[in-house]
Amino acid sequence: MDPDYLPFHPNPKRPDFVPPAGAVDAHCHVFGPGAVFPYHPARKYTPCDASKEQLFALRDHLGFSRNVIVQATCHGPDNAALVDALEASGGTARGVAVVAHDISDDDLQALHAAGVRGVRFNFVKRLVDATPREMFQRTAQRVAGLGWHIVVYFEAPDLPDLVDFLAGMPATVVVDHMGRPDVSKGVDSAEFQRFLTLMEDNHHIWVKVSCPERLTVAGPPYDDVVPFARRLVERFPSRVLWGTDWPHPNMKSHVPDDGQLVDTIPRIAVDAAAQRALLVDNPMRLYWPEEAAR
Ligand code: 0GY
Repeated sequence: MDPDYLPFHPNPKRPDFVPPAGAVDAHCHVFGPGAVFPYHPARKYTPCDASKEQLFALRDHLGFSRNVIVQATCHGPDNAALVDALEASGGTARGVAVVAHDISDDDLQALHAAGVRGVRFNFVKRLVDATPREMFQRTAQRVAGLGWHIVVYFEAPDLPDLVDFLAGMPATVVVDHMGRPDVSKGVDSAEFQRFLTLMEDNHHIWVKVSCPERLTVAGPPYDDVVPFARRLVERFPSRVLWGTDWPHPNMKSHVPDDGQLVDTIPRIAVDAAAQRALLVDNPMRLYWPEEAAR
């Protein structure tokens, strides 16, 4: 089955930036392989296969130690490929699942035992059909009881309609990809100020300062996206995460070099303390709290 978009970079550079010991890539995916873990019949795109072995090799190549693997829409609520990767990781990967609203308690417990620590609610219309908010609220209540958090993916124009929903979530919320701002409007735009206000007003909301490759208009080395990520890291140093987004589903403009993505880190987290918080302390608190420094 051919993918609908550009395949991932076959040979990313070794980054110039050396991540601190124990660094976590807090947003990445595994896809299939489709012959073993079929893609969901109702998916909105067909990905290229991207295996756990390839993910773990990339982790080592980039100088990272751990992964947070996020269930993507092309696998729907079937988390088999995710669980397979978590179980093969020897404890170096944790997961964020997508679950059906009627998932049983036993199945939630099984996901927890495999290393899942979050659930993802997706609001991006090109990726999913809409789910009623009440269903998400019920799922949120159930997973909060397991100590999980809620990952949300939406685009900046959707934020005004989501503020109350996000503010009322019963657990930590992590926003994917900076809430997908239109970077051509600039970091001081009303749109991005609205996102900063959301974070200011709600201390349970965290953000991934990820995905310059998706947000950029200018292209690599992502000069137009760096100021957005840097602003968030400076304002909310203990509530930011970073991830590669490998294998970059749905990228049509260019093939990002993951080593070059890692090299944006010192431009957004400019000193060792900020880098350690972003790459080690924050993700450890959320995904490996039993090991995290208190
Ligand atoms: C991402 C982004 C995308 C896709 C998904 O679940 C998904 O299919 O998240 C996208 O197309 O923007 O973070 O992987």
